[in-house]
Amino acid sequence: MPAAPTPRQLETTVRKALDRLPIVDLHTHLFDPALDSMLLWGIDELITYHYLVAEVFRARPDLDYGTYWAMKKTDQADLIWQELFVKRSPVSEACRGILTVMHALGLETRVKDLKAARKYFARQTVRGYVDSVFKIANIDKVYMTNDPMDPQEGPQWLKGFDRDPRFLGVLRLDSVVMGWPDGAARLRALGYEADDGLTGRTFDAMRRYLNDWCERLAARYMAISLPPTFAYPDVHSPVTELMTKAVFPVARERGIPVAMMIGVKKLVNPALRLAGDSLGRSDIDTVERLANDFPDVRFLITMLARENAHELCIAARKFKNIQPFGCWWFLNNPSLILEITRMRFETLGLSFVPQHSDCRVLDQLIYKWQHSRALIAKVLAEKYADLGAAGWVPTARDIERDLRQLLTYAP
Ligand code: RAT
Ligand code: ZN
Repeated sequence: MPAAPTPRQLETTVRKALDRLPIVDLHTHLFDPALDSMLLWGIDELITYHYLVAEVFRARPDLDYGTYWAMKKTDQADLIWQELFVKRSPVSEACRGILTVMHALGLETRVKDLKAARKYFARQTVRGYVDSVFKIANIDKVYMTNDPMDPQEGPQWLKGFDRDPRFLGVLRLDSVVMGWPDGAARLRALGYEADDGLTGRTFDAMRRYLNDWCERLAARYMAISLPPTFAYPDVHSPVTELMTKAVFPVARERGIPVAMMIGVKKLVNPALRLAGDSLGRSDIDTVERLANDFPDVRFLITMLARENAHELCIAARKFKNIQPFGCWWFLNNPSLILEITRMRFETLGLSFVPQHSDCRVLDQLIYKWQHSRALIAKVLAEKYADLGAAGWVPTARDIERDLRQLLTYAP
């Protein structure tokens, strides 16, 4: 009998299999290239990613927010490069990500400025670059975040365009559900006669809006980000009422899941704009009650607080209609990804989606997946090594099957 592979050999085997697997990325903020300037890419977008905006103010507390926002994007990127990559070692995960991307593209990383990188990007075309990034990152498909109420995005969908089949539609609900009755006015502007109050007419209008736009986007699921205070039942909360009386029924009828990303505190520091959100611990009881009361609705759930990660695993053990996904945003750091991924394998076997990228800039696919692949492979190999100690050694086919189940999830 051949000797059981060592943990190190297992890690190499899993890593190679994972590198070969074209991944389906369950949540991004990327757009079909036909949506033109909405798809962000290139060095200046990468470096002004909101994670790095937050970090530059750590390095330069004297810097005035208004002064930063008044700068041109290229000047903002130059400033961030100087502060976080030249004057200091770029050890944070967001900084490391930039270096991973540059390195993968063959760009020098220990440079004093961004001239060479800008020259490289000036030579790319959007379509060609999308192909290169998908190839380097080995991505099969990405789910977008589509908001029909976004003044730039909505009209383009109404006009119609030739879709790139690699970019899948997702109906994002925040702009219609959060901050009610703002959503009522937005619904009316799109021709759906909603009242400001939560009347029968409002729920009807909302359901029509959801159905029409799921259709138009060919939406594979609907999604919303929710604050830690989100509670169910709560008859006084328009968010809870709209979710339970309009969103869930439509999801049920259409047979598509609802993704709830729970735990974000929006704009605790408004001066930081997109970088100004924080997090809070959420109520797992709410998730359990929803899963119990809506057994025929499939919930894709990710939670932002580390403290909720274990509770979410246990809730998913109790309710087959809960699918935990990704290490979201502030949890998307190696130390926490390792911890959460181990916990999920141990409690849920293979029945979860270990990661999504949350990319806002196309090129980020390269680093987010390179870093995540390494961590997932490490943890899965550890688990296989434990099985090996009990005489159960995975075959190459087992490994490929398991990885496919984990990372090509189709809702
Ligand atoms: O991860 C992010 O970039 C956040 O800004 C949010 O977009 C979050 O992921 C969300 O989808 O609300
Ligand atoms: Zn997101």
